[in-house]
Amino acid sequence: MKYTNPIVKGFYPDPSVCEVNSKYYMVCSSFQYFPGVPLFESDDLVNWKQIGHVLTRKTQVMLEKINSSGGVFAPTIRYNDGRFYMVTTNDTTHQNFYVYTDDIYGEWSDPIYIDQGGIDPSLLFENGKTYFISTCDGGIMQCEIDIESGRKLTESKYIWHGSGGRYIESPHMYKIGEKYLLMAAEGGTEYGHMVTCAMADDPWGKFESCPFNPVLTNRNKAPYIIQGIGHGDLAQDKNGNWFILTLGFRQIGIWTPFHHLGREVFLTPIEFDENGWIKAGKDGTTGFEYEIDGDFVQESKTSYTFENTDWNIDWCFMRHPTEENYKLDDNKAVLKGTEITLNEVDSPTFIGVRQHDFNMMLTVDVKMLDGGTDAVGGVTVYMSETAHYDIVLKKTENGYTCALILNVGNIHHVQNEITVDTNAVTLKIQADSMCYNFMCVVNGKEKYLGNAMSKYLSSEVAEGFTGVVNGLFAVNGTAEFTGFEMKYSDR
Ligand code: 6LW
Repeated sequence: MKYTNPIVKGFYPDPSVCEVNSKYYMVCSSFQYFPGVPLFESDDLVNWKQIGHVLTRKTQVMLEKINSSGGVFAPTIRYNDGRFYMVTTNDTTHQNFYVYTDDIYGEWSDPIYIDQGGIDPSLLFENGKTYFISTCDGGIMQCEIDIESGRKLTESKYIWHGSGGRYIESPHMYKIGEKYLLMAAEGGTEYGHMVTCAMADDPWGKFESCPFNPVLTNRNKAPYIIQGIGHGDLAQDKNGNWFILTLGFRQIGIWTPFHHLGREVFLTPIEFDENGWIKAGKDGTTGFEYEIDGDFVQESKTSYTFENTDWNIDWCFMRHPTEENYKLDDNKAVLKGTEITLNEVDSPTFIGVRQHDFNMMLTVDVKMLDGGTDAVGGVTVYMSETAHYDIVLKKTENGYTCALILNVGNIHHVQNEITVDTNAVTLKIQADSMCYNFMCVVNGKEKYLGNAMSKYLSSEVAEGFTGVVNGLFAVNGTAEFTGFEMKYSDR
């Protein structure tokens, strides 16, 4: 059957996958958002259904006032002896830790910390031993740990320094046949990103680099939309075919190297050559479309509403939420805003859902229930506290206004503000790859508020590792949201 990339769209970076009893499980990074580490399940490696999150309790992860793109970095998921493990870094506290569960649909344990630094931790269970691997200061470092306690059983030692690219990251080791295959990312998570590998007879090495590294990269593929392919994990489908799941991103146009939807999940078929080295895709790159074995149909969801999404699965808070400020029902969200705004490195009253595609129409009815003269309820196209476009219903001294506020870097600009004679309006955002258009509907009449370029929210401009999350929010008053729909037209 045929499938198209990305297989999971929107801000779901750093995928890691494991297989258990013919099901596949995948985790992704979540940074400052809570709950942390989205968790997905699949039967075929192409269709992924989010089944929850790994870090669901505040005590599992410190997110207090952490920067955007701080917090939870690149997780790895592994399974051993009846137990799932998810290992990750809190980059803000510089701690590597793992949690575990025996029930993938249930709660995960409290964190167990490991006394080895670096980022992108990974585990290898082999011969009754557990190897803990991370990247530190330009190399891949390893120690053996006691998986019950996290205690180190050996010194940490460098096992490979990569093929010479900058930012060696994302190490994963596999025992394939008699050999240990060590895979990594190099080049940084931007346009130079690539997958490289090395092989050894023993988990401690000596690792010999693949003679034709990188084994996968889109860095020279131009003009081309899919860029940044790297940070991969291997999986084998039910027919015995091998694949690599990587992150990658879609730039907004062929000649416009900006991306704002975040790093997404791509699936690329691979083969092993006679020496055990990876041959990825058709030519060492990741393409849009592949024909593979298997009896599946690639599904795509075109409409996200309050009714067909789950607050605990599809939506996320910014850092740790104050629960009493959220009343989330099947068809309604009532958000009680505090004085904390979206410009702060804090937890404003906000609940968001990732933007999955470029061409989108978002509609929501908002009603101000209470609040002082500066109370607002609205929708934000949010990349970070210094990069977000907000469309709001605002309470003023004399009544209400609808406003479009653009926040880019240090610029906080009210693009347009119109007086409205009601406390209930519909807010609309229409997007394509280049531009967001903002509208409000007042007493049945649509008014155009303005537009803004998507590239100012992109990682290239705004920096950071996240992607756009569309959030409902309230500040200094209470707003009720109904009739939410986020509809995609290019699926
Ligand atoms: C992650 C690193 C990377 O830790 O980006 O793609 C960092 N590469 O491996 C954050 O996602």
